[in-house]
Amino acid sequence: MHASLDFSENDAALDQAAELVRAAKRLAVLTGAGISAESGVPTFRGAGGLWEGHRVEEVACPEAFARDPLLVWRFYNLRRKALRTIEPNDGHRALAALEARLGSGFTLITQNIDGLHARAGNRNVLEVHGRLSRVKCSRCRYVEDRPGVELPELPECPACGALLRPDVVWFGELLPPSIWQAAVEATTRCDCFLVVGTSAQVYPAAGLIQQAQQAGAAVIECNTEETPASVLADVVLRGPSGRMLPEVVRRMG
Ligand code: BJW
Ligand code: ZN
Repeated sequence: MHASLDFSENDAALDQAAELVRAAKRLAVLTGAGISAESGVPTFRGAGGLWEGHRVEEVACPEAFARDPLLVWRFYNLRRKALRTIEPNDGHRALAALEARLGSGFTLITQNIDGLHARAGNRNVLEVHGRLSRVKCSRCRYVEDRPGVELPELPECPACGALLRPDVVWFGELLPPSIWQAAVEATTRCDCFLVVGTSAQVYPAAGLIQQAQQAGAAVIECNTEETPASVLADVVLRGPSGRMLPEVVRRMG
């Protein structure tokens, strides 16, 4: 059989996942970089996870920005440029189909900053690590969405002249409080928690998986590799989300 049609290794798990999702009145989904991998967006960890030899921890923190804003902006401007050519994939679209089915019982919590979930059609998206298309002032409260705009190497705040920075959450920074609170609420109230394409290493987002499980939700993981979430999961879909998630939706009938 053609590889793309062969789900034999995951056959039972796919049926179980479809049944759990179908039965859920409230479904919460946590996504990470892996769901965008098939759109050509590099992940942070594992193969190809270095940017010009830097680990993400070295360029995605306030200390790095203070020390070398040019380097940090170079990293983010390259990724901003890539936003113009990347497109949502079948994994993103499957999650949009799930929201269309479940309506207000569906919450998508994403660690990704690429905006692909909204572009695929999801509406209830909690972007807990911010959004790459937005910039904010490093001094005053100025924030602006600037999708598709090429920024200078070191962009300045139009309100106060200080350096602008990407409106994303770096290591050591708090997640946006109201968005985070909504994520915790959706996690602790859901019947089913689907974790997709995250290495489950970065907190507090990774902690949601355990919170969901402790609150009684069935946990489903979809990832190409084993992660710390795998042992918490009731069902594991071991494969690319662009193949697994559409198959779950298909089997829901
Ligand atoms: C596929 C696939 C396919 C591939 N299909 N799958 C508790 C314990 C220990 C440490 C801490 C803790 N609490 C807080 C911390 C500190 C820190 C932290 O977590 N450190 C750990 C690394 C140890 N956390 C923070 O600092 C957070 N803030 C905070 O806690 O505030 C309170 C506080 C303040 C002050 C002091 C102390 C506490 C903030 C974290 C912000 C993270 N920001 C980044 C950058 C965002 C902007 C940007 O994108 O540049 O967010 S880091 C980076 O990692 C990014 C991601 O959202 C995040 C998670 O990565 P993700 O999505 O999981 O990607 P990968 O690459 O790791 O994994 C991809 C996965 O996909 C893999 O598993 C593949 O197998 C899989 N995959 N292809 C399915 N086709
Ligand atoms: Zn300002």
